Amino acid sequence: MWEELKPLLEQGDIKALSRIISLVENRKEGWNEFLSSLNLNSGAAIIGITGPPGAGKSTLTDKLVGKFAEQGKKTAVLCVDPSSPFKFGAVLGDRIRMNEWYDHSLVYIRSLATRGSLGGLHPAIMEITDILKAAGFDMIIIETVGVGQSEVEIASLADKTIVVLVPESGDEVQTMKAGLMEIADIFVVNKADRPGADLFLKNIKSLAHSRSSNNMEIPVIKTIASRAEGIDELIVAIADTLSKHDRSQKQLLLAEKAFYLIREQRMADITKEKILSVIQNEGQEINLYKFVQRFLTPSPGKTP
Ligand SMILES: Nc1nc2c(ncn2[C@@H]2O[C@H](COP(=O)(O)OP(=O)(O)O)[C@@H](O)[C@H]2O)c(=O)[nH]1
Ligand SMILES: [Mg+2]
Repeated sequence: MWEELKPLLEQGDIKALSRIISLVENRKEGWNEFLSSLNLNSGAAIIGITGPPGAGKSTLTDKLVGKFAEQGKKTAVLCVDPSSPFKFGAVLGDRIRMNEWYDHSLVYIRSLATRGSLGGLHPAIMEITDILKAAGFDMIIIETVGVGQSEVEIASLADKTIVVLVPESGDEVQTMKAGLMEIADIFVVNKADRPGADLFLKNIKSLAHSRSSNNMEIPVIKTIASRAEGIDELIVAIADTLSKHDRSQKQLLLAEKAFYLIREQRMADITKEKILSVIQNEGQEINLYKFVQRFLTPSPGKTP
């Protein structure tokens, strides 16, 4: 099965792509070997887009997809939104346009339900991103709501992260989780048509400047996503920040991703329920430290 799917994936076959994603999501036997066999050095860029609910992330994504497609770039969108798994088409016009992309050979869109931890990303999102790379996508956009853990996770997954804010979030920004502010490679101030936009923009600019280093100024882009204003500037900023993505940043990201995978696989056969049932079966006094040792010994032939 995997052997038949691989060449189809590499040819960009959308059906094979969707099938593979589902198989890997469900940890179908052989998934790990399959991923190991893929060429993942395609040079695809992973762009995270995060920010408060309703900030215009999907609208912005829709416009970016349009521009990238115009440039002939194969673009995939992964939408992780716990509040509403598919927010594309919050506006009717956008819905129509997003639907056009569905059939567009250059564009692939998939919405992922969050499972597990609240606000966390989809557990297989890293693997899905790599499958998209193998399928030859040039741009991979991941939209997540910036609440809870997800913004921290997106920063360790995406090459570059865009944080979308709106003038309405003025007061929030003061108290906003440091997380959201710290991960931005680009700030977008969307809904620039709203009252207070200029003052808000000024505040974000000074905040971005205070976070910038002398050789890396964090850009702040003003947009009205619903009218496609500021999108060209954003495209330029994205290209610019990607071009500055250096070797050491790539290594940091890789280490981060490896850490997640190693932790997942080392912990694969351990759950709290399982530990509890072992404790219940023992039915006597247990020395915690001695007990834990049993779970730390790698099972033979599994871990190096
Ligand atoms: N006034 C105004 N509304 C916008 C703008 N961008 C998006 N919206 C609207 O804001 C709402 C939320 O947008 P959406 O893209 O779904 O936000 P998301 O939750 O961040 O993905 C929708 O009704 C959009 O049409 C903008 O620049 N100005
Ligand atoms: Mg959305």
